[in-house]
Amino acid sequence: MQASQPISSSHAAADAVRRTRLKALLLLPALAAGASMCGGRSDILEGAGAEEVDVGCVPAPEVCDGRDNDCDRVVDEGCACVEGQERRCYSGPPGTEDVGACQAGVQVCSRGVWGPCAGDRKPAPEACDLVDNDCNGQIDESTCPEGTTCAASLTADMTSPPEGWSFNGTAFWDPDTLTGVLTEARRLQAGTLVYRNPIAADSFVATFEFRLRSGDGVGFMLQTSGETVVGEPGGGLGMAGLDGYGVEFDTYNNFDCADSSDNHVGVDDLARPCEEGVLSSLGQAESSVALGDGEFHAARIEFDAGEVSVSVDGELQIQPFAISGFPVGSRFFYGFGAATGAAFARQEIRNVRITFPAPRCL
Ligand SMILES: [Ca+2]
Ligand SMILES: [Ca+2]
Ligand SMILES: [Ca+2]
Ligand SMILES: [Ca+2]
Repeated sequence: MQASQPISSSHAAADAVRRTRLKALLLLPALAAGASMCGGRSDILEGAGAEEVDVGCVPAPEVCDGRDNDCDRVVDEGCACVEGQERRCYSGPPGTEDVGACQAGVQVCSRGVWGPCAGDRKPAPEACDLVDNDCNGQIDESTCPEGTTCAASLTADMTSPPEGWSFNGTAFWDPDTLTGVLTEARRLQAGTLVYRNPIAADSFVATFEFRLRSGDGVGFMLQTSGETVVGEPGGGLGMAGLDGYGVEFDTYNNFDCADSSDNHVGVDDLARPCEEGVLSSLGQAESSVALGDGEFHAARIEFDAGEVSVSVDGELQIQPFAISGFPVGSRFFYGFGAATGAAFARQEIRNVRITFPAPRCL
């Protein structure tokens, strides 16, 4: 009874063909008795002292192909991996995996060797995009020139002196009211608040709150005249005469330059004021909100490729208005202006936020 005795491993290795024939012979009675066969393999023959075997398996040298070539019921023994097996992989420098944008990929075993690592993300040059591209744990470091910051928005909430903003003329930061004061309630004041770096004007949303009374009003502006400039007082709102464009919240009727109300919103060409430096509006509308009632109001200016719309307290005041000839994408200084004339009031802003569609060097 040869088959009931252990076959030495050396035998097995040396005589696979003979061994398989013996096993096949042993199986014949079991097949006759109705033992199930599935996929060419028999179930284990209980109590017969027989081994599991492959029926019809023609032994050949084992190769890494996902099959049991040598008929010992072990697939791809001696191979680095099993066909179809998957594992995490990462080929970036040590310590960068799962840091920032860097992440592992997957590699699949094929013919006994691991395939290429697919989908892993290795360190890339750092860019201004709110992502840690080089996977050193720091986001957007050293991506912008000295004196600029990589960010998607400019802010000046006025809870502290706003960094990067210049107060000019009569303007100052007030630690008591936590506001940016553009004018005090005195005659012929003119003040501006301007961010220090010029920024491309392609698309943005500017929001801020203002508190005014009658005379003369406040404006948001994009101008190329500089960081420390102040325009004309009175109806010039501290912006007239500068090179650029503005949105005015006008609380004093100058009765010229189509200025026919003491409560209107307008879009201005700052460089082309009319007589006595009063701002001339390209388009304007009577405000549905009382701009100069001494309460804070929330302004929202949406700018897209030279088209501007203006809301106050969520109410649309200026429908999308195209500024003819606006140099889309040119760099402008972003800021605010306000002024007084014969009529005067303290005029303040706070919670300034100018948001761009993507981060940039601000
Ligand atoms: Ca194989
Ligand atoms: Ca980084
Ligand atoms: Ca980055
Ligand atoms: Ca006016």
